[in-house]
Amino acid sequence: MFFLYHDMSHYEKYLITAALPYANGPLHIGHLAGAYLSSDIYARFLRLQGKEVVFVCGSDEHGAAITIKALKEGSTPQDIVDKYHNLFKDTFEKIGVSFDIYHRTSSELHHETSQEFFTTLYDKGIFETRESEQYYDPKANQFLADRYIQGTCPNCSFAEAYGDQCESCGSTLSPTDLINPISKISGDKPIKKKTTHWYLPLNNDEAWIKEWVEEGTLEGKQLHDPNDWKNHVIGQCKSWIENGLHPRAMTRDLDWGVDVPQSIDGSEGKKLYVWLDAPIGYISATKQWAKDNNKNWEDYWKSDDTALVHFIGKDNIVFHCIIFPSILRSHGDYNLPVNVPANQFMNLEGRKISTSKNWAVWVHEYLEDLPGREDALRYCMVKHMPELKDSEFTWKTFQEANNNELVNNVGNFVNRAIVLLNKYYDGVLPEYDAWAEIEGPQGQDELTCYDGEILGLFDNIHRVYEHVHKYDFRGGLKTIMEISTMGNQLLQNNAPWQLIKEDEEAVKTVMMLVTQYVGALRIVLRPYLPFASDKLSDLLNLPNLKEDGEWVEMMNTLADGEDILPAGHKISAPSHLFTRIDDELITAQVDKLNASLILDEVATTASHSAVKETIAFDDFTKLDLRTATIVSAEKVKKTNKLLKLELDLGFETRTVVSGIAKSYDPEKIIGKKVTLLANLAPRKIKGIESQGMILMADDGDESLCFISPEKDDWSNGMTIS
Ligand code: B3M
Ligand code: ZN
Repeated sequence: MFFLYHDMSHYEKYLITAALPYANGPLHIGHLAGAYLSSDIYARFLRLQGKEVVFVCGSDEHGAAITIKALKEGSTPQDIVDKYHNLFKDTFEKIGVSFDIYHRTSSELHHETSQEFFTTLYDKGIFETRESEQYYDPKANQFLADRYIQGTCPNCSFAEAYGDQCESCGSTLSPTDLINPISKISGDKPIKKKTTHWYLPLNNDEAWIKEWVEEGTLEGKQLHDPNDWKNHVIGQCKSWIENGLHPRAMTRDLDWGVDVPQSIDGSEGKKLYVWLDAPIGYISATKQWAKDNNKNWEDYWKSDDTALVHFIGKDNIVFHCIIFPSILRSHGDYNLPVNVPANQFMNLEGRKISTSKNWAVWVHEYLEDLPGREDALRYCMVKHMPELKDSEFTWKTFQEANNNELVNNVGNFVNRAIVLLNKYYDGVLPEYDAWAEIEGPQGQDELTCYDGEILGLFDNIHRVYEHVHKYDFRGGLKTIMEISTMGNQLLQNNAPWQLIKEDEEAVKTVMMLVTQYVGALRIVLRPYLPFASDKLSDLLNLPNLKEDGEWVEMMNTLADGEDILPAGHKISAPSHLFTRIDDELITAQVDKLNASLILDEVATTASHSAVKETIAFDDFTKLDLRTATIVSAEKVKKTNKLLKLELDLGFETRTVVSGIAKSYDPEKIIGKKVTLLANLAPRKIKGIESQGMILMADDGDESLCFISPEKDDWSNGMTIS
């Protein structure tokens, strides 16, 4: 044949990084849809192109977020990071993210590597030192990171605003803005104390960073094509640069993190800023990988033939496009990234994903609740990947994507092919007449020949390649689904089950063409759905892909006019590639989410939040509050916070699900008089319809108590006004 496989990439080696997740809470689907699936697809895809790929990641184990979490849980930072590091490693493995190494920033190698960076920059005279006044807790004997200080918000008077942000009105603050600040460690009023830190003078780098981001050039050399970068990435950088780059402190007064090297004067009590050490984590991970594999790490960070690509979420853009490049270049001799294809955010069922509000689908829980369905999640995540703008995950669309696309399209196509091959030829691929005329996938009585269809398949696979090459993972997946649709059309239009009665030879031609489609799916699906690819290997009686140039091999075979699965090869017996997800499974997941919503409502009603905006009397009268008696109470199965209560309202009984199991034993509250919001719209929680909400107050110790009528002889169903 006359077409040739064309490699669009300039590089033979790739160093691919995925943002290091903070080890302070489990992974949710937003993480997957952001940095991790995109990077995994890209890494697997490049390996299939025969490229040398090192794909690195690890846990980000420093920063105030971790010490705060430890403080809150009465645990130690080390325990927290150990717990989440192990959970991350396990979760990534199970969902099929194919890191070559998953490292951690608490490792010795990382501490050494980031200290070496700091020392080099220090010795080169890059840093400026500056003295400033910061809050200090004399009792705890330490300076306070922003999150360690609380006080009253100057904008909305919320009493528990943090030093960097008020969570009530959302305004950005600095610790000195707070009225009546207190230290979260001792509870005392902090004092102001002078401290000295080392600053990276980003202002000195403004000119070259601007040119490098916007034009892709540095010192007259074209390093990348800015048209390959996403608009929102360049846009964010531009707005930072337009506002002027300012020196940024690279050290903190903390007791958890990488020490400022002892050899440096004034290092005592100082740690590296977490955003200095974290990206260096990519380098220390590469070093560890090189050690383990007998390679030289510098070949991947310092040589022109290696492309560095950072996969991140949009909140990390400035760190990867401005600050880390400045650090790398100040050090000297390191490559800058050729691209930073950041994704935007994925929302969940109409709300922002929130770890603290438990409004999330946790990946490790998904894996437990829906075993064997890794690829269904991967598929749906890519289909709705927030590549250019924010996107949305709902359980309903997840179910539809699985049932209508994976099962009905790909699964159905593959199954029909495997069943028929087994039925007609005992699973042995037949010799066929390449000149037999058969119906093409588009139908409309368009006759076609084998070679022409193979050319079409080649072109379509190349379209997938072009999409993925441009970080357009959604487009790539959509094209793969179109290939599968065409396979289905080939079967539908030629109807081998009828044709077999008239023209057995033509059936061989149809079935062999269809087989090439199945063989191609095994390879092109690989980056997206690695588990399904392995299953396809089983069905085709082929070894699992090693991700070592198989895509190129396939394209060269097709270009030579040869079959990727030749006559004489014996395939396996049929079995299903994907299975349907029924409504019950989806309802259970939606209930699980709604349960966290009601718990959150209870929690926020209980805490000292700011007084809400004024309402009219009419608004108040809309609430129908009634006295009621608890007549039965039991724990809701598989939850540890929910109780199912039956309430007597005098004129009727109500079922209410309430998040109070941590405060009350079910046996001890029978007969208790409570207040019920009786006209709240019913809501399903864990499959139980909750018909109202019991009013609760926080007793000050994170536990809840009922708001009860003062007299016990009050009858049920009385109105409260
Ligand atoms: N840990 C922030 C995040 O998880 C941060 C990324 C570090 S990448 C070097 O979003
Ligand atoms: Zn506020």
